[in-house]
Amino acid sequence: MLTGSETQSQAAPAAAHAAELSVIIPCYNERGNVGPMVAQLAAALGGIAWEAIFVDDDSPDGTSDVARAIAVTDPRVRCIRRIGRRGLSSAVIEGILSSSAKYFAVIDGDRQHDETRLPEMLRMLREDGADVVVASRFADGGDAAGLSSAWRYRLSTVGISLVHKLLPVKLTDPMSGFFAGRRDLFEQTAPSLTGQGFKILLDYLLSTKTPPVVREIGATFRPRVEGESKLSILVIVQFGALLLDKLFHGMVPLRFMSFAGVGFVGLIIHYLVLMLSLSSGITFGLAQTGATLVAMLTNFQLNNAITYRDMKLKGSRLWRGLVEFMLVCGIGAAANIGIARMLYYQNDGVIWPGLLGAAIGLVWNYAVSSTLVWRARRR
Ligand SMILES: Nc1nc2c(ncn2[C@@H]2O[C@H](COP(=O)(O)OP(=O)(O)O)[C@@H](O)[C@H]2O)c(=O)[nH]1
Ligand SMILES: [Mg+2]
Repeated sequence: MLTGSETQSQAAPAAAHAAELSVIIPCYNERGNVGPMVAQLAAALGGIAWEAIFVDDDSPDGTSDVARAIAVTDPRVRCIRRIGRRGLSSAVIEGILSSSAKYFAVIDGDRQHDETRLPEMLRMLREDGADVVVASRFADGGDAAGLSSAWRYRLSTVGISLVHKLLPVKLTDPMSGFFAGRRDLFEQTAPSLTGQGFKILLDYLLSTKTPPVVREIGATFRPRVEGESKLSILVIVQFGALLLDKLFHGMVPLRFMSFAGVGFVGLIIHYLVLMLSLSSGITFGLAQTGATLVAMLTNFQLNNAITYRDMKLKGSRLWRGLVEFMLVCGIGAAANIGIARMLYYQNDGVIWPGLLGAAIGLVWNYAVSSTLVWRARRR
């Protein structure tokens, strides 16, 4: 318990630095952008009490070092360095949850978003009763020129039309990565967020208990001048997964869906390799062993790249993980066959024992892989 005088003496210096706006900046390999970003924010946010929180996923280029070096002399700047994890959405969530200002803004760390729109976004939160303000590339005054190619533009528009079927509010740019909001509302919603993938705004808007008051503001999307885009084909997979998760109200874990999807791909690969080997005259036993090994290897790689992307195994841990994965799946396969055989001899059908055996194998593989092979921290 603090006494009255203790609380007072602690409150005074804190109030002197209290920020009204926390600017959350997710970054990965953005070393060259950090300094200019701080300078641009300082220029744009004159007269506003702000702070900048860089959330870096332990970038190999040393983004954190640069941010921390600036923080040494500029108390408005902070840096969160996350180790063993990747993900734009989860980085943003942690950044916002680490702040205590009344309002937050999320802006890319590559200077593609127009930070000069921030004062107006803050004003709309303060004075217009908005809960969320979205900087839109497609609203009046907006521009998507910085989308690097035609397929990126296409992807964005197809994604938006899909999203409109789910969203409680109509927005021209629900996929925007540049938005601002009230921290208290975000804090309330945080436990329901999926936290996977690139689309944190969408995740947020699909997770609030009651539809928030959302306003849009036009903003230009500049081309990148420094660093590289991290967008890959995986982003589309993650986008689909986010929508599925929200459709099922989070009841089926996303990882499980992904693991099962990879398992299905493995089955197809197994079948193809088996057929190919048999047609080239290899004995069944050898063909089956080869097909099993190939399927396990591809499943392991796919799971490492997609299902457990945020805790990807690399280097020596990759090899150790592979051996563990093969052992786990070996036991899963034995359980699968054992149960299916037992049921097969008790009943007449083939389909149900087969499916049940496979389902039990899948759940076993998933549960044990998640706890043994891919753990958040493996040191
Ligand atoms: N912390 C963190 N930031 C990320 C990650 N992936 C992308 N970012 C940052 O998120 C912002 C948007 O990413 P970017 O690759 O520019 O996406 P694009 O503009 O759609 O091509 C940039 O500031 C990236 O550095 C990640 O896994 N973790
Ligand atoms: Mg970018």
